[in-house]
Amino acid sequence: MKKKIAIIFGVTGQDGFYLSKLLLKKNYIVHGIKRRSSSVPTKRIEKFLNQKNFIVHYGDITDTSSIQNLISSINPDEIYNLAAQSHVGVSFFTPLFTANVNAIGVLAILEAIKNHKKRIKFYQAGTSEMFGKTKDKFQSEKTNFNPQSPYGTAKVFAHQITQNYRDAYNIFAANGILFNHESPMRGDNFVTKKIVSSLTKIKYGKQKKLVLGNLYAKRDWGHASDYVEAIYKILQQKTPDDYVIATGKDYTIKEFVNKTAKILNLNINWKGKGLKEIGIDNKGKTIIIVDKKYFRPLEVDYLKGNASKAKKILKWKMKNNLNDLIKEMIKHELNELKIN
Ligand code: NAP
Ligand code: F7E
Repeated sequence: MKKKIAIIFGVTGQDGFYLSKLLLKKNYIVHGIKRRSSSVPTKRIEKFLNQKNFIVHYGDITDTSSIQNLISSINPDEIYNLAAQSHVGVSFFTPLFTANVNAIGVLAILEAIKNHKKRIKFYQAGTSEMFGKTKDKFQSEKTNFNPQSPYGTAKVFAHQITQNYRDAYNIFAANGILFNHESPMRGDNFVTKKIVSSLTKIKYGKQKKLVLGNLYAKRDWGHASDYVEAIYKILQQKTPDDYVIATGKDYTIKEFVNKTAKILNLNINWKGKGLKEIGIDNKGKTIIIVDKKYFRPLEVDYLKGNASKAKKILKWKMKNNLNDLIKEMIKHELNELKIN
């Protein structure tokens, strides 16, 4: 049987790693698109680079000509757009750049798909940040969008333009609305990775303090390997549609800290309030402090998803719970620190 061909924009990121792994296992030919960078951007996908079904090209989704050339020369069956400036906090410092990549870049891909000779299936990486400030206890495909950042706002444009091209031009274009998903491959400046990495180093005397922002925001955290299974399934349906992917459980940042500390056998006593809140270890040493530099101009206070549509239609199932995820992330940090 002829092998399917996929393009992954954003192949060098966390989800790019897990999706590449999944598609290669399913015998796809995977074309990953990387940006030019002053340092080596392919650290996460290093182990795929010598496989004959894995081909990496230079490109950038803000460069229309590069997208058009790639799509017309590769002639893929499926395109997964994972490319984004994905940090919500950073989007307040780089709002125009974020909008260019996360919104206009998506439109450029859709235009190239519209003009391509063959029907291509398209996945757009949407996010729970599009719900933003919401009154719904659980957010589903029916929940209104009310984004609270340049990141979330740009992603709403991407979501709606994807629906628009689906309806106007009969393109197989589908949106995932994914809640936070984490893994050992997570970028260093996202809160779960920062907490796991810092507390592991603190436990083994290699770091003194963990500095955090808002401890009371609530997030619904899943495992990236489970979420790319859903991404894949979304493109294998007969008709394109939009799906929420989430665990349905939420925890505060402080609860995530406590869970990680418990697995590491670190005792933390909390004292104080607001910017003066601190975490103290058994010996009375302050190991966690709060700094306002990590607070955002606007915060999304809570997110908790209802993935019943994905469970029913995609038959999507999660394999990992939050404790499994934290344990795997700690194991990875210990390997990095060469501690066994
Ligand atoms: P990530 O680790 O930050 O990866 C983002 C990828 O996009 C990287 O490969 C990055 O390349 C690439 N990229 C950025 N700008 C680009 C451009 N102009 N042209 C081409 N590539 C570009 O993010 P992730 O966690 O894997 O998330 C994947 C996607 O899902 C993102 O769109 C994100 O917004 C969305 N999402 C993520 C979550 C989550 O919790 N992880 C939840 C919902 C939605 P470099 O390596 O060169 O930076
Ligand atoms: O923040 C709080 C912060 O940056 C989570 C992206 O993948 O998921 C991610 O966006 C929460 C926020 O992820 C620190 O204020 C406290 O309330 O890990 P985060 P995020 O903003 O939820 C969504 C679904 C995406 O789509 C995004 O691409 O943690 N927080 N202290 C902190 N956050 C960070 N980064 N660093 C801190 O020190």
